[in-house]
Amino acid sequence: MKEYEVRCIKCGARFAKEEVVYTCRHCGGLLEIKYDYSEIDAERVVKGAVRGVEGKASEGKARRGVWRFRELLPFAEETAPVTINEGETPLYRCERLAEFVGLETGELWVKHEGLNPSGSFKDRGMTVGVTKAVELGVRGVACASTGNTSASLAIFAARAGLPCYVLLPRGKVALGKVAQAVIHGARVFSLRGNFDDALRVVRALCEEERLYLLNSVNPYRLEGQKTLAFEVAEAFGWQAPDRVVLPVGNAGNISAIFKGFVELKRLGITDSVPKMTGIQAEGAKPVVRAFKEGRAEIVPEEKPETIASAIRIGDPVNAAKALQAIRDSDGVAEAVTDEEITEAQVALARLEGIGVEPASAASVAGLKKLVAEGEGEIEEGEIEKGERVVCVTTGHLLKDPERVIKICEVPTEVDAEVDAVRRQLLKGV
Ligand code: AN7
Repeated sequence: MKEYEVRCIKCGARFAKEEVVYTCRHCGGLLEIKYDYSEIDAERVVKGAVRGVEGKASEGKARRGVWRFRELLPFAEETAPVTINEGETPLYRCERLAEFVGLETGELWVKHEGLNPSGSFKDRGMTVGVTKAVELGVRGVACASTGNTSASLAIFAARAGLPCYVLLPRGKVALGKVAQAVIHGARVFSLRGNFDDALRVVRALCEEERLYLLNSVNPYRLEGQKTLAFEVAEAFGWQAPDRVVLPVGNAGNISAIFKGFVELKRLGITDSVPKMTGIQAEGAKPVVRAFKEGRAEIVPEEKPETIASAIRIGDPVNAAKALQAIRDSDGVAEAVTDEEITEAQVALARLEGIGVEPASAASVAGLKKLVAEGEGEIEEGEIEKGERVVCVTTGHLLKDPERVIKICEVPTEVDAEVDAVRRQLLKGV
């Protein structure tokens, strides 16, 4: 069995790996999985990343996607993962988008997490989280969600044959995500409240009813999500980029990706960590506020509001980890308006052929804003134009088709005649 500890980031208390625990029983702090890094063979991490070196998929030992990085995951070598072939998403070089955001060197890359099987990055976390759920022998899994977490969990629960319970804020979740949760068999509740209310309720329910909580407060989720860092570093010949930009909601992903980069550096595989750059919407920006005011903790926002429904979160549970990641990496947090998000969403779609949901476009919108702020003399935290930058687009366009129809020109209705179509076609050409 691989040695690791579940440790409180605040007071250092340790918990056994057989224990079901999400936050520290002593001080309420967030938990983290800690390995004995002196025991981990860096050579094996790099070699293991080469697909298929050990075992076959049929034996449950597949080394693909997230599971290529078993050396840095909290499982024994023989553990059979609950998997839907998550991870190994494309990393696109985006020169036209670089021009759009004002990065003169063109060193802009987009890691499209929307191309995970369920359409979002959540699959990386769920494959690890649900594999742990099976190992623990829990009687069911549960989450609160702005949509993507529930869609992903419903799929993995179906694969594992586990009952799944989902709490969604009523009327606030994009249709594609609700469709996924219901068809994959989750019991879905539409809560009269917002996401933060849903998380509060499901956390209490999980404690009392012995259901396994799979929101990103669960440290095993973050172990899966950190593998994005490994894939990015690998793509650059085991070098970290200068900066990683991503949307921040519950603040799990930015914390996870930072942990991934820190582990690579600690093992001597890379020699730097990227500046972690978190982007929130103007109407839901507790992390940005805390960052700019130099506070270690956030002040929750009562009524978060943005068209980017995935990140409409006022009380992010992982804020403490995220703020530390941003500060320790010399990164920055910034907020963007709904208009800037929409502009970036269209730019990604039309300049690069990358279809994303609004929350994901926040990364590109934020980068553009930071580059503009850096015009002239570059100040601390602002983007230097020579940097190699990776934007993470977290969710797929088809998650939220209703909004696309609202922001784009609607299809032109025509008679089924060649001339009729031609007349329309040539209009304005
Ligand atoms: C597309 O599904 O919180 O900062 O309940 O769906 O790790 O929370 C979704 C979050 C970014 C923010 N982009 O990530 C949920 C949920 C997309 C998302 C985020 C989410 P975190």
